[in-house]
Amino acid sequence: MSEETLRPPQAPPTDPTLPPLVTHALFGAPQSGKTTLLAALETAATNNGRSFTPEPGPSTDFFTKLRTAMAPPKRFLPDRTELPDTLHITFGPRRAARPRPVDLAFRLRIMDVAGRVTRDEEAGEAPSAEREAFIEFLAACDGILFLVDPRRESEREQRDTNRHFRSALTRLAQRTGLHGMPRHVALCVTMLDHDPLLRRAAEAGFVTQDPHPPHLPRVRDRHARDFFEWLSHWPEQGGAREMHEALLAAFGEDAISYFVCSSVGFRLHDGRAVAMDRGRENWQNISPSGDRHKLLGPMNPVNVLEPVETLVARVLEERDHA
Ligand SMILES: Nc1nc2c(ncn2[C@@H]2O[C@H](COP(=O)(O)OP(=O)(O)OP(=O)(O)O)[C@@H](O)[C@H]2O)c(=O)[nH]1
Ligand SMILES: [Mg+2]
Repeated sequence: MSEETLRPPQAPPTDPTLPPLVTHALFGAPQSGKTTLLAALETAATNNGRSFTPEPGPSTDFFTKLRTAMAPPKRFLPDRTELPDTLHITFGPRRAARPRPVDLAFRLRIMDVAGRVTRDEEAGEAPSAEREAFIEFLAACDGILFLVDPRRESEREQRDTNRHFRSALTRLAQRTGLHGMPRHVALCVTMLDHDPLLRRAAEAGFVTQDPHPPHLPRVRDRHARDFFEWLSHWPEQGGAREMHEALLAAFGEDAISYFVCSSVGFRLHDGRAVAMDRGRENWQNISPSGDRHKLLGPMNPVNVLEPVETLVARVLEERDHA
């Protein structure tokens, strides 16, 4: 882990000419899609009319590397967290006729560590320095994006989402003690495009296709909490349910916003997602390639920028009232 990672987030700078700085952390079990979500952020920003400018140096190198890996002909998705763990990005204002506070420019400092870092220790095992550094970062950050991958809970041998949260949450509560836990949390169900999940969600009436091109399928934010409740009551999703209860107890109901996301999104034909009643080969945007995944076309992220923006808006509103 780099030295940069070990430094706690700095207080927001007072220079009024710079957009406000907000610090987020990504928190999720191994392979829950954290690094791919970062990889999709640039496309998500530009699709929403925002410029996306990583800071020169390691942050620019990181995104350049991802972009190169995902470009034709190889089109590989990232398969592991690559350094640096902490990225600095400036998002330009959303081009909108009457910008709302959430549309304004902001600077984001975001940390992504591999999911194995947060796993519960075995009895008697000393806490790892990496995990302690991450807890330190969480304790001082403005917002946390928790990623839940329903695929992980569906596979019996991997059903361990909860193991990657519980003792890290306890450590965070011990660490924040007097100051209190971070007050802005996004609970993001990832992999909406995963065929069995999308099918079941559509059958239950949670999925709509955008009325405007490219007609991407999505679960609307106002239904995302109900979606999560519904999902976490599937018999095999007990870990998600326990995790939800733990998050509610740790952060409180008011702190949590819910999202259903897909970083790779859906394959387009003539600039449109096909109707969902067509076969999955028509809309699935990735295919397995050895032990990795290949993109079949450009990413079309669904709900990737929105959780980041929502947390930013909440943080800035809170600062305004401080
Ligand atoms: N179907 C689908 N697969 C995805 C999506 N995002 C990521 N994946 C796949 O999920 C796997 C894990 O993605 P990563 O982004 O590396 O997950 P991570 O949470 O960073 O993993 P660690 O760094 O090991 O903790 C990869 O095989 C990706 O190709 C998505 O939106 N849809
Ligand atoms: Mg990763």
